[in-house]
Amino acid sequence: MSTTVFIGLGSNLQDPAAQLREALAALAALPQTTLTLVSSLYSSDPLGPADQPRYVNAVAALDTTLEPLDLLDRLQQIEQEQGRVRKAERWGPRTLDLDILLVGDTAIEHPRLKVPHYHMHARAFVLYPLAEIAPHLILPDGRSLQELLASCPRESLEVLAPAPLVTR
Ligand code: A4P
Ligand code: MG
Repeated sequence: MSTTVFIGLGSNLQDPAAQLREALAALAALPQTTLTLVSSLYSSDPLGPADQPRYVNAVAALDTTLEPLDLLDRLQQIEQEQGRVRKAERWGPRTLDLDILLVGDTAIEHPRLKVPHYHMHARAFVLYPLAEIAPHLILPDGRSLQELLASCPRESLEVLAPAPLVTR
């Protein structure tokens, strides 16, 4: 049976909007997976070190029968293919970051994978795009997305471009 998985995409280097479009095409091409929904592209000020460019973010929904750790491996492979260099600096600039936000209504506690993604509850650049494609979502802990949005100001977040059309 397939599971709905939400992926957070982010980039702030080397034409971020193009990085996100390329990543969405890679997600659409994953085996055992259908890319079902994509939010608009959003831009926002960097969270963390301020001496880095603004980010472009989006959220996508997949229906997949891949196991979560298998999916994580494949997402990290896509990050590598798009030139991601992992640096020691926390929250530093990157060409592509793919985070698994939610996997159905389950919580996962694994050394390599924590779901829901640990910071998603308070990040405008995750919650607003997510609400665009899944406004009625309830998190595994019972909190509604609308409830989280109510305590998360938009701040610098703005829509940059409409949802890209992605075809297999
Ligand atoms: N990992 C555990 N759980 C997950 C999960 N649910 N999804 C592990 C993906 N990975 C997960 O990831 C480090 C390890 O987390 C992985 O090896 C995986 O096993 P990473 O991508 O190498 O680390 P990171 O992304 O540099 O760290 P972190 O803390 O995830 O960074 P964030 O929180 O993603 O922050 N500002 C704006 N406006 N927009 C942004 O997108 N992003 C960041 C990066 C900073 N500021 C930003 C943005
Ligand atoms: Mg990450």
